[in-house]
Amino acid sequence: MLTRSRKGWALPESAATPKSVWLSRRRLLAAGGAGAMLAAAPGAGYLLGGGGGGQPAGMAMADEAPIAPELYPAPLNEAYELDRELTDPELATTYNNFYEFGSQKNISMAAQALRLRPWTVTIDGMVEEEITLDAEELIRRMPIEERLYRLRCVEAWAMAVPWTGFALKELVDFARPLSSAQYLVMTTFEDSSQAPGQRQFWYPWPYTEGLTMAEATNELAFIATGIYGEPMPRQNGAPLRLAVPWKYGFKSVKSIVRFSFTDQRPTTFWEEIAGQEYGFWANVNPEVPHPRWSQATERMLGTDERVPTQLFNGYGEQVAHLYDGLEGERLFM
Ligand SMILES: Nc1nc2c(c(=O)[nH]1)N[C@H]1C(S)=C(S)[C@@H](COP(=O)(O)O)O[C@H]1N2
Ligand SMILES: [Mo]
Repeated sequence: MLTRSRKGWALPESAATPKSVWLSRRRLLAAGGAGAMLAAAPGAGYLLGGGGGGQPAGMAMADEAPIAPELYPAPLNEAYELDRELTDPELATTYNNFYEFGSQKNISMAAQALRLRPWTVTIDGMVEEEITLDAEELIRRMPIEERLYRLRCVEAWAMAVPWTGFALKELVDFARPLSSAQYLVMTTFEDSSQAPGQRQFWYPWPYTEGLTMAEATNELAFIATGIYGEPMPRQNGAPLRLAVPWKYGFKSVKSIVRFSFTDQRPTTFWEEIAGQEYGFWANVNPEVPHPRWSQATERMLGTDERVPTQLFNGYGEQVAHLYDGLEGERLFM
């Protein structure tokens, strides 16, 4: 529900107290099925739809121990407030875009085939020293916090969720990029034996996304390792995924294995598929329609109500300045 806004996302305290998070977490755990889905305990295995018993065939890997479970729940960073209620966790974890597991929204079951151990992350390209390390080790080195963020999919649905994770700037500092680096490119795993969508050879796998260094070090750019106070479910991009809430959702690349620093602007996954519809910048703007539909309003998951979309998804105060002097670029698609 949209409460009346004062400015941008900085809104009534009712929507954004630590209590609201703990309450929703408790609701989630009390909900049984949804709790089991998010619960990371061996055997609980992210079962969907309130199903009780064993895991479906072919999902033997879903009982792996979660990544760095001791970090959850993490302290809430109260700087990031919402103007709307949190999305029902059941919906946020069962209505997904993750083409590696299929092009429909109902891939959460199929995504349980993703193996999270071992999961190595490589930081390379224009850095002082390339490094490959275990995702769990990387996450444990980072200052973990919780943030309430909105997500606006280019398809005009939206949600509001508590992510757990760390500022992308922390990873950039850890990586020690050369001053000549201009972009950070993030790449999803590639393994079609786990991700049947990757057998669809006409897609340019692996999924790749990129940010300018100014965007990557903006305070809002976040690497999410969990959601609703629990380690990240596979369907939402475990063990680590990007969250850049001022951009359309496709920029928020999931299940990252590589962070590469470069001076070349990458051609990103959706840009390569349909560059006239999905560009590099992809900043949210209600006044710039997608070639095939309006972006003026959005539907919050779990409602039939359409609410107005905001420039930069309501985060202009933090990010509008990043685009000064770039007005000639296709910033909003
Ligand atoms: N690797 C990968 N990352 C991805 C996608 C994808 O298909 N593959 N879909 C994107 C899109 S279009 C959206 S809207 C968000 C959805 O995130 P959610 O499923 O956690 O809501 O993930 C983004 N990240
Ligand atoms: Mo999306």
